Amino acid sequence: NNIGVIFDLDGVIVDTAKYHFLAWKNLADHLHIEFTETHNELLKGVSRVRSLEILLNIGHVTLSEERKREILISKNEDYLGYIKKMNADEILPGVNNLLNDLDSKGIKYVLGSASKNAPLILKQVGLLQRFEGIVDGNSVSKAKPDPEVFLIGAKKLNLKPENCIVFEDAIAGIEAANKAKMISVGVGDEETLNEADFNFNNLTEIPQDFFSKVIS
Ligand code: G16
Ligand code: MG
Repeated sequence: NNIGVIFDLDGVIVDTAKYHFLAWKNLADHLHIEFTETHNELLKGVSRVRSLEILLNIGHVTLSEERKREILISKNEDYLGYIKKMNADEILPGVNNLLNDLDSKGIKYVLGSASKNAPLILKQVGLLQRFEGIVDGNSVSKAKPDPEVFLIGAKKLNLKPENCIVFEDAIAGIEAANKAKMISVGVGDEETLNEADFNFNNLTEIPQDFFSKVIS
């Protein structure tokens, strides 16, 4: 097949944002920083290190590099506590049907996530073996909105960027896909993701003929 798909993880395949929020909130309370669900939107799709910087900026808090390293470890341990309880029930609506449809059409797909925990999360929900490859926070040096994560994904698919379709829920991710000259599909709020080439509220809305029409 001459087209392929790259899926973001958090917000597209599973809703791990709620666990990131709980872990960041815990940390924010500890640091006496007021941190709301609205603030949490700023952390979506952004790397762990960058997330901490944003959180500290919100609270006007400065910390030593060593303290930041310690804090990032404890945030991740807290987050992993939630991840280890995840199962297939937490796969978002439409995902299984879409993957089955791609399998039947012979269209390959890889993961393109900012998360260093991506393989563990996919394993927890039983989807790890289905992907042709995993590009995650461990394999990139530049985080979204840099296109690196998706360009490595295209290499794994053995396809030119313009033949790759990216499903993303974050503004930074849509920006990365557009910079990579891929077809960007926004999953979630259309106004927030207005830079995307196509928009859907969730993966149940993808029409059957979407993949045959999208690249001509
Ligand atoms: C996800 C989340 C981000 C998170 C990032 C890093 O990205 O959306 O909120 O900060 O991964 O996660 P970790 O701390 O597990 O390395 P994506 O790209 O899957 O949406
Ligand atoms: Mg995401």
